[in-house]
Amino acid sequence: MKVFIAGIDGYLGWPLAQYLTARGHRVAGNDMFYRRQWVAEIGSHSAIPVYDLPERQRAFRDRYGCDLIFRQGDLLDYQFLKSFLEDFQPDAIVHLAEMPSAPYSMIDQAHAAFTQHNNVIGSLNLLWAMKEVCPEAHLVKLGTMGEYGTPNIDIPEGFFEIEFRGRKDRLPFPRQAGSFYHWSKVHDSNNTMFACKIWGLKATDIMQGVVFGTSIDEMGGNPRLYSRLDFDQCFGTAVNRFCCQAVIGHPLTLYGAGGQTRGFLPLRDSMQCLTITIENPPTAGEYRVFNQFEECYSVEELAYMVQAVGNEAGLNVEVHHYDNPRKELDKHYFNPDRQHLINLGYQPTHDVRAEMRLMLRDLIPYRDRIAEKQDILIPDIRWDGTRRRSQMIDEPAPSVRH
Ligand code: USQ
Repeated sequence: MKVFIAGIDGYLGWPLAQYLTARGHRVAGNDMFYRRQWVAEIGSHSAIPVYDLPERQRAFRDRYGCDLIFRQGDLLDYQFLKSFLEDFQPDAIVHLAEMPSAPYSMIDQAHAAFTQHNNVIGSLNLLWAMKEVCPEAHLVKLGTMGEYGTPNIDIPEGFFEIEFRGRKDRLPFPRQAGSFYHWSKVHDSNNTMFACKIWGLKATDIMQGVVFGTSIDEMGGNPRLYSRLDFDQCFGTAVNRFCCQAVIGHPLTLYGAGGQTRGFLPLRDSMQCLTITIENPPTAGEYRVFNQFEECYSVEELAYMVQAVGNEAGLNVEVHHYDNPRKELDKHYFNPDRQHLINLGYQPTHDVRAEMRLMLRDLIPYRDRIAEKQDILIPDIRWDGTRRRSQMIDEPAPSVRH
């Protein structure tokens, strides 16, 4: 199949281009390199060095024996987008070209407005471009499990049957997002569902959990092919941050009680799921929702797993609680379904510790690069729009320290 990846230089886009090419698909993609700029703006860099795009393309050709079709440009540039799609005529479009960080979207008015404009209008442009250029293509839209929030009932995949005042219907499950970023994904979901209904487009909206991992087997252990791996407070996700903290002897930063429970999945599972989705498109006019995660864990469970794996590897890993800079429940019910992907053949990794071992192996050579930026490991972006560094809340007070 011909697959267009919007956001091909990112954490997921770059490995997906490789995973699909290794399976015989033809890949093209765009990027504006914003992710590289945002991480620099936060004062950080990727733990694993990220090569520039021409170097990535050379490494890609060496490994896979074909060219990666790339054009620099933005989904907000509608003419650019339309002409790229006209030239490539994709069978599937994977939309990974959004600003993906909850804390970044909560910094201030400008960052909240940027996030929603970039994400919502970029996605809207993509829907219009598909309608005008390739209405038969399948949109695989990256949403987030965070659209649902943490309701006190089970979470179905997008829709549920409801009875109200004696009548029944199948309706979208309520969304209760927890950041302006997560709300941007809700707005995208509504627009995508509507475009399928009125124009007959086909789309799969992926409610993906928190991804972790440094590499996939297809990269053959070649660091030029590795993905970026962020560990700052905005673009570093929980397990990725914990592994980077572990290799430099920084305490793992559990926010609040650590009972926040989410669906998590290794990078390799994310690639497997996206590929299964692409290879099994919906019918014209169908809008379907897949919940995409390997298993649900609390962040505390994951921190203690990283500690165990790190200690086995000879690291001395401590776990500490910090006052939570976010507004979220840190103890709650969480029970989402993820049956659609399993029905299509998804085989969850089920060995999170093995994945963490690989991550530590990949990260240890870059200890110094991480240590260089360790000042930015404690979060200071708060959900009320202020900045204040979180304090460790489980350290004995100085007077009782022995
Ligand atoms: N957390 C900690 N310590 C840390 C970092 C995070 O305790 O050092 C906690 C957070 O408070 C939160 C949980 O871990 O409760 C997850 O945080 P995260 O930063 O790993 O992930 P999140 O902000 O939810 O966002 C990430 C991706 C986003 C994606 C989302 C999927 O950045 O693009 O949409 O995961 S989900 O969480 O399922 O909505």
